[in-house]
Amino acid sequence: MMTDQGIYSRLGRAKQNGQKSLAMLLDPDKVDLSKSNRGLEQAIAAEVDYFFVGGSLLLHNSLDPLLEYIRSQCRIPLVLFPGNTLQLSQQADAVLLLSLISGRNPELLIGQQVIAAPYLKRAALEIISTGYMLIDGGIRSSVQYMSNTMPIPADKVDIAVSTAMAGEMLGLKTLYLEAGSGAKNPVSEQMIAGVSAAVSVPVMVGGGIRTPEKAAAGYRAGADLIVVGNALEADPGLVRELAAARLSA
Ligand code: 1GP
Repeated sequence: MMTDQGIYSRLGRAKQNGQKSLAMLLDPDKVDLSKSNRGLEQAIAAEVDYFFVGGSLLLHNSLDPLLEYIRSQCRIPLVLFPGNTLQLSQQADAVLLLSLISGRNPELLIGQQVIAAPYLKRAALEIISTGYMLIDGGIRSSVQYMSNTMPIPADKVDIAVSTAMAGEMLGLKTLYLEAGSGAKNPVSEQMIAGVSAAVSVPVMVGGGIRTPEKAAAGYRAGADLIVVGNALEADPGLVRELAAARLSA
């Protein structure tokens, strides 16, 4: 479902107005709901724009309880960022329907989406088709292993730009440049700049962003939305500075 109130519209409006967005990525397995959660509290107080929820692999049945809990605490949109089709839930507002366009694994280009489509058709979830691009972040990432695909080399801006252009031409509504959770090297500013200059859809960037300076550099290079996970798990207080970097970019 896409309306003027929808998340995709909001992303588009923000892009038009040059407003930058921040998403906190939550791995449901890593959020302990049995005690008060400083990370979530601080993210809510700092007014992150979105909570992205998902992981490469979930070992516990932790997705719905987390979504319900956040929903009870705030009105910040909940966006599924599913590692696989088992990570879908109607408790969220939207889902990034990822197609791993940097890879050549048909299962992740279209196979999983076929499996998910009947569920998504019935679900009251906004569906945001997303060209997901894995970029080499200097470590063998979970996405690389789980997807059995090769990342785009970090210095091959031309390949990333062409991949992004193809994704947009195929009708994908957003692009996500992913260096992999815990990446040693985030996606370079040159690559972000090249991709964002070549497409008009919103560009999301994540993986290995640990400082407000890195986030600010990503925004300046053209990222519309920056996703941070690990660094906020390690230091929840960082969210205030990341939120400030978003506003000053
Ligand atoms: C991973 O892009 C996200 O899918 C966020 O990565 O956990 O390294 O911030 P980090």
